[in-house]
Amino acid sequence: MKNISTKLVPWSLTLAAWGSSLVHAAQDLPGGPAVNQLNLHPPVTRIAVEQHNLHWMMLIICTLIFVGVFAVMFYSIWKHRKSKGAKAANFHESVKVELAWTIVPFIIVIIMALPATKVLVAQKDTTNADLTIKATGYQWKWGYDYLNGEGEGLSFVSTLDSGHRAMSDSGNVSAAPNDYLLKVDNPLVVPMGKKIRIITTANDVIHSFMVPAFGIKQDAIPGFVRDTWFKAEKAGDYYGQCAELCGKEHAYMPIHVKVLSAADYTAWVAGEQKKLAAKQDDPNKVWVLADLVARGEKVYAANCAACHQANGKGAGPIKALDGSPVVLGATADMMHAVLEGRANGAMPAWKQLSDTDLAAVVTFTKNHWSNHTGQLVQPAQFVMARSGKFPEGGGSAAAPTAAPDQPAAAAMPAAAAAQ
Ligand code: HEC
Ligand SMILES: [Cu+2]
Repeated sequence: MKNISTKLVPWSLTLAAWGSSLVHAAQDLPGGPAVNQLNLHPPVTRIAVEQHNLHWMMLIICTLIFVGVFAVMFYSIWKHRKSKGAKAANFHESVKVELAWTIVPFIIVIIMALPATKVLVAQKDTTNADLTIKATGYQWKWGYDYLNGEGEGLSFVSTLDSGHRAMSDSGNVSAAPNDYLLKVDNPLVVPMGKKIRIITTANDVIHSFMVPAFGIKQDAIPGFVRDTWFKAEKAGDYYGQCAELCGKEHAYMPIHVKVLSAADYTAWVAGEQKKLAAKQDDPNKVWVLADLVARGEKVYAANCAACHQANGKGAGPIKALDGSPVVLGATADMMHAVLEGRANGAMPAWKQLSDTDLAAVVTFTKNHWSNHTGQLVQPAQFVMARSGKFPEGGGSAAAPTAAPDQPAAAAMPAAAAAQ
């Protein structure tokens, strides 16, 4: 059945040559769509091969039945036409005929259902995976988390190339590359010949994770977890798309899977882990004031400015940081404020920020606007503070000023120890 698909290739090539002479010279994208593609994508997994075979088997059976039934029908209409004096035969309640037209279709259905069921069951068998990756659909990108196996702990987001997006907006696609709207910043990288289990879920609306060359397509549903698997037998780049209409940018959340040899994959994982480690700050690093302030400015803009305003003046119940006694006071005061929050969470606690970010934002607020304390808080001091050891002086910031509405302050040492 495989050679039928290969025989169609010359046909599609002829069509492709004809089609591309009309528009610009877009070419086939290996692992992705082909110009004037008629057949399914060339399969690179066992399952996809089986799907091809099923597809052709069903198509051939249906064609044979179609031709057979219509041939008999048209022949009979023509042969036994009225002008020839044909008399209709009467075989009402013929047991033989009724048995035949029950049993024959039943056998055909069984012949079709048996191999289809086999493939379906194999498709659903996600056990014994070498690698488990969670694919999360977002409006409109994919997030990949390597949960299990080689590369465990890696996690990144894969977004459409911004150049392609701009090209789409401009409407001028005359220079569109072959991977137009399929190129992403961070492709999903997997090893060849390993069973990869993909767990799908979504963050907002229903998406669907589809890679035709692997023969996989699985809905990604918010609040639910579904899974599928593949074992790619050839290294290369394979492309797919979100296959569930998920909003106005649905066409802009492609899937790019890079299949590497086992050795290349190991090298890729090592490289990614190095990058990850480089991104993580060493909390024991000793910073100079200017660097910490520069970093803190970004942390402030990202986390604090929404409430306290870029000018540090706050608004209404949100107290100003510019000139605030807490900010100008002993370092411990402000460290308490950001680690524990204030006013029962009206000022949220910021313990999810890293020690370096906390040190930076505190140092920034203490040395910006009209605040010129010259005070500098090192990340290491936040490491200590999380285990309850605050710098000398100032004591608990919240307790003396806002004791009645600050029950959290009393529980402070316990809360800090729980870090
Ligand atoms: C959701 C809004 C919100 C965000 C975001 C926020 N704060 Fe606050 N912050 C408040 C409110 C409200 C208060 C006043 C609490 C009170 O009444 O004691 C406050 C008070 C403070 C105080 C004490 C000021 C004083 O004079 O009493 C400091 C210091 C502070 N915030 C720092 C920060 C830092 C640093 C960030 C960013 C990491 C931040 N805040 C983010 C709402 C916010
Ligand atoms: Cu989608």
